[in-house]
Amino acid sequence: MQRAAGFALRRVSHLWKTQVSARTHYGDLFSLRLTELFRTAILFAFGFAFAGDGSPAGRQTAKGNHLRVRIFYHDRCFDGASSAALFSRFYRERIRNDVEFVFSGLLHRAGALFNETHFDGDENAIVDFKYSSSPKITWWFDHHQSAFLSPEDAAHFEQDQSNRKFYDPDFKSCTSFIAMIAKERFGFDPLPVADLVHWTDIIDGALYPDARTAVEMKAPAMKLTMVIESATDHGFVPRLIPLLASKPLAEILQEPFVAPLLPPLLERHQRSIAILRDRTQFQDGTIYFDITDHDLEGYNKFIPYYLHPESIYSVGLSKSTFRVKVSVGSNPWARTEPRVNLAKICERYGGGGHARVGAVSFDVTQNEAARKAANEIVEELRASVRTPAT
Ligand SMILES: [Mn+2]
Repeated sequence: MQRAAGFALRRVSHLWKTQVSARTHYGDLFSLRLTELFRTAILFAFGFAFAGDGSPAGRQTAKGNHLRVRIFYHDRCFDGASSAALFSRFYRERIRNDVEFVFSGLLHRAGALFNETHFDGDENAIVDFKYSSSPKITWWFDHHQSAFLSPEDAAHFEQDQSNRKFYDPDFKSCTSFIAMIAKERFGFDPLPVADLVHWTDIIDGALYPDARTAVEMKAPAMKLTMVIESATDHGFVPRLIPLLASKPLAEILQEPFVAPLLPPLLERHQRSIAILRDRTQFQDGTIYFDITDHDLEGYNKFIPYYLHPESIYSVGLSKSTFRVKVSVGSNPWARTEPRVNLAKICERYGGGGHARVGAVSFDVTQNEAARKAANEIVEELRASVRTPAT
């Protein structure tokens, strides 16, 4: 089963790479023709589908003929919120203008990830989150290595002909992936959102020069990340999303509904550094810590590497109201290149992520199961450091 999933994944990413590399290999002229062709075909398809009363599903909303587009995004994540922002801007500029967007956050949790009754838009998009084979999902963008819940989902994606579902695990952020597809295939101008794209790549790809920069959090994008990751009010991120694609990040921080959140969070950040300094156990290149007795989910994930610069991996156990989370990461500044694929380890426990960072979510009542998984993963990583595979 695991092997089948891995195989399907490789095929999917291979297929996608073939399409992308056609652009790079055949030069600009070919690329322009390809793009134009795609755009014409897609705009034609949309024009056709939306002709008449202007609502493809034949539904009228409160705003008359306005189309309702529900966008599901990876919640408590800067890249997730930015992906929703960029997708909505692209949609409005290149697909259809008279739309009403509704933003819904999705979180990894134990059990079913999707409630299909929530797919109630005239169009439903998922960005920076797992694939759903529901026919109600009309757009999908993701860059996580663990993007498919099952081999069946991967096969479903492979057969998709809509040209509205896109996957590439090589992209640093889903936001930069959406920007590229929107530009190349739909003629979107990414210039006004260039700063957002730049920062999502840095933040999601952990492209900081060192752990100190990652922990000091000076840049507005990093402060916004902290606010998004620790937001408890469900209305907060949906309110923030439209600003992300339309205002400079430093100005968003000044917004009256954002500014007051910062000082207590920065204070909590300093406190979390002290707690982690106390709790981290470092051995065989691997850090382990358990902070389930503190309300610290959303702590800056680079603190462990800041405290132990010589580390390669970290495994942390944290708790929120609805889940116990095992976070598995690798030190972006490690002197020895991490060799273990962390997404694969997390998939074995029902989680997922990227090769360099992953997580497993357990139900909040499953404390012991989570601790057992964390300990096993720590042992596996420490063993891999003691005896590197040749
Ligand atoms: Mn992402």
